[in-house]
Amino acid sequence: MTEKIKALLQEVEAFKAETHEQLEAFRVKMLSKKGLIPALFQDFKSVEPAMRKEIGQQLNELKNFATDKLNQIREQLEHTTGSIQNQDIPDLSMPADQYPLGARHPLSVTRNRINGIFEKIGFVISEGPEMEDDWHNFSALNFPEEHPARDMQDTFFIGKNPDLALRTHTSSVQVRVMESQKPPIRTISPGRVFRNEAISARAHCIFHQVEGLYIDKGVSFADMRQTLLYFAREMFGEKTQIRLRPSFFPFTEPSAEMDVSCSICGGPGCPVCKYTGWLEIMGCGMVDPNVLENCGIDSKTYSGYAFGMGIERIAMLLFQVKDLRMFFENDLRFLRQFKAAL
Ligand code: 2NM
Repeated sequence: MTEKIKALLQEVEAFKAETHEQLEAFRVKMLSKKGLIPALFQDFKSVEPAMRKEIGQQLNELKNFATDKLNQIREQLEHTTGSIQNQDIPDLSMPADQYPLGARHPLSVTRNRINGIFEKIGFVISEGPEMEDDWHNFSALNFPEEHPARDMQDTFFIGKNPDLALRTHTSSVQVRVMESQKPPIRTISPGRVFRNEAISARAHCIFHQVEGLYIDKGVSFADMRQTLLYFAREMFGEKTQIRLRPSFFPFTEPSAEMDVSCSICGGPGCPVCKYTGWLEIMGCGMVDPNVLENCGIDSKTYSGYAFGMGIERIAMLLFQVKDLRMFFENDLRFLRQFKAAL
């Protein structure tokens, strides 16, 4: 009996398993009802009384040893092979980690909205260089030779070259479009422009514009007015009214300034509209025939309208920003407030 117990102890001690199947087979062989260890307990009944205490102890030790050993191997297997099944499978129903969401710059939001409103009625976006020659920035646009805007005081020239400057408006892009494309032309030109001005709450030496241009046969001032009314209502709400006041630009004749009814107070007057009920948002007019001819378009066959607005000004009205310098400071406390805007 003692020999048998010793033999089994050695076998249990030497046992190794690499799979749960091997472990289970060994458990059945040793510890199941018909296994070798329970069989020894059966034999124990015939052990003579004098040996019972000692053999009984040995048997219990064998059984405990075998049970502990099997449990120990099972635990190890669960940490290695079993881990794929039990531990490392991700919980597929778990919500994803929060992805930190950035905010678009308010000027981008405003520009995108303006672009979208005009794209919906067939305008195509055009872009051009920020450094321009005198022709595209001034001469083609009917600026007289002695116009004050050409002055060093107003324009940033590049180096000592009098024919190379930072564009003062994106009309220069539209000159390039007119030079290279045949009417009908429907285009808007968003972009950065530069003027040598003192910086204040309402002006900056770098700012952003969207200019628009529509050229075809028989385009009228009334076409312009209706398009700009559509724009104003898409931008500031369907109840918005517009008014056009006579103005002057070298590149348009006649020219006008467009006001929209104040979207803050809706008419009666408030500090934003300075109690007038109106907000000036853009300049516009019929493209001067000289400009069309300068760009190779027959002004007897074609007519067109053009308009231009400052994105900063529109964004200030849209988001009620009091100081335009906020747009250039990149203060995260300011920029983070636009997370909800698209
Ligand atoms: C404005 C006001 C009025 C304008 C004119 C042109 C072009 F290239 F066709 F001549 N583009 N944009 C224009 C007209 C711009 O901004 C206040």
